[in-house]
Amino acid sequence: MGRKLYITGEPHEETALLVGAVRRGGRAQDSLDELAQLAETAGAKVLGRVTQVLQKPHPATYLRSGKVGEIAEIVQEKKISTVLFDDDLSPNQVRNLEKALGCKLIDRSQLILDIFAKRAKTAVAKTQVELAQLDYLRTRLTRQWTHLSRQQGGIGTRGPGETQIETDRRLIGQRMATLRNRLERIDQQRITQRRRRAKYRRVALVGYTNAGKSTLMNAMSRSGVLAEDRLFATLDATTRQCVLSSATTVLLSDTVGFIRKLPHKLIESFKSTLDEVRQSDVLIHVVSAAHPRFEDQMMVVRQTLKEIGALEIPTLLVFNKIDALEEPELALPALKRDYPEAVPIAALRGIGLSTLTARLETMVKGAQIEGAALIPVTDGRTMAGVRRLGTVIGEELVQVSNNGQPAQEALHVHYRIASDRADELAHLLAPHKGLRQVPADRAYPHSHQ
Ligand SMILES: Nc1nc2c(ncn2[C@@H]2O[C@H](COP(=O)(O)OP(=O)(O)OP(=O)(O)O)[C@@H](O)[C@H]2O)c(=O)[nH]1
Ligand SMILES: [Mg+2]
Repeated sequence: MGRKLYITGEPHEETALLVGAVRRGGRAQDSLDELAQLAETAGAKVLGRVTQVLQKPHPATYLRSGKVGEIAEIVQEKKISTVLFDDDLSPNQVRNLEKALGCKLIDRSQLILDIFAKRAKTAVAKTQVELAQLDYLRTRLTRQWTHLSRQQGGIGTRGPGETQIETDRRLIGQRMATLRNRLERIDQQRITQRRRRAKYRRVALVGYTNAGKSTLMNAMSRSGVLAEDRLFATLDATTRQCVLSSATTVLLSDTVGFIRKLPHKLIESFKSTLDEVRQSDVLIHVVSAAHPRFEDQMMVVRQTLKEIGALEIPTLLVFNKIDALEEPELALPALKRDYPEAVPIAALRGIGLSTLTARLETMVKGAQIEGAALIPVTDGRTMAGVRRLGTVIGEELVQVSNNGQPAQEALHVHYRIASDRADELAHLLAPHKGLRQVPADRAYPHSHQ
């Protein structure tokens, strides 16, 4: 069913016209530049651009009617097959505009979803994208989507007295539940995997799409991750070991890139991929310093990190592509002045990587990690040791047992500790490793009598 929901067709079949509205004082061209890149990534050929300054969108057609007429003429003249809209439209606006323009109309969210759908290779990415597409579709169900129930058709697919739309909605809901279950199972597997790798600190590469995350991943870990000059080359998280020095090895993850107005549904569905980011000890924020709007892109990345609850993670700012700066003699000093903490690099040419590695090692060592341990109440020395090495953030009195020994009282301690002291702590806690918490109802076998 996923395939049938693809919105654009095969590469180079489509001719596109880009349309954007600008608030007064806004910069339509920048936004449309990115839309053009998205269009090309989706396989469409861009034949023109139209913008209109708008204070407020028109409820029926988004743009004013004069502009709609103008666009209709261009569509005819240039044989445009698809009008790509830079903003998100209501189902009603889509219907009215398609009627007025006589061609297919796709908004920005739909276009991004379509690119994700085409680029998804692994089962996880495919499942995540299909979920986001269905969610998008469900909120935009109108009569035009009646094909869904016909396709699945037959006895039993239609409930008593349901309209076509209700049936579609129900079928979509069922499919979404299946996909959610599948993702939950995958999440469980990933949690187990992560536990197995727990002895290494985790570092994730984040950044705007096309900033050079995968290129940096390859340079740092000598792995063959796909890096390409197109948007959303990476959709799935890849994790590799990366040796920073003889003393420090980390796990480095490459993840999906962010973009302005990334559909919220997509962020939600990509939860398992983005978990990789959330669960990291340190983030490397890769910025393409050669992009004319790199500061806007940095804001988008910070906003997205906030949305997924990863803004608090210590982050190393990296300015990539310094080999491609337009006026390096001006731009480099300006970057250093405005962002003294950032590391300038050119991942593609291996410039600046040793500084980056050294800075990362310092951060990883200083990074705080959280953990929990069981310590018998009688062992005050170990408890004092935990307090000396780190910070206790919570403790609870529980019953524990060691291999069938009688239950005893212990503290279940949650602590925070600098990661370079974690080994020392592990050593201190080693004698109590065999302790297991006893469920409260079994700790006092006589309490029911
Ligand atoms: N000039 C220059 N180009 C670079 C550099 N690093 C990466 N690139 C190019 O930038 C483009 C995007 O690189 P990727 O590594 O695929 O970017 P990404 O951040 O992984 O992108 P997505 O996976 O799409 O989010 C590729 O064409 C790279 O060759 C650099 O240091 N200098
Ligand atoms: Mg990538």
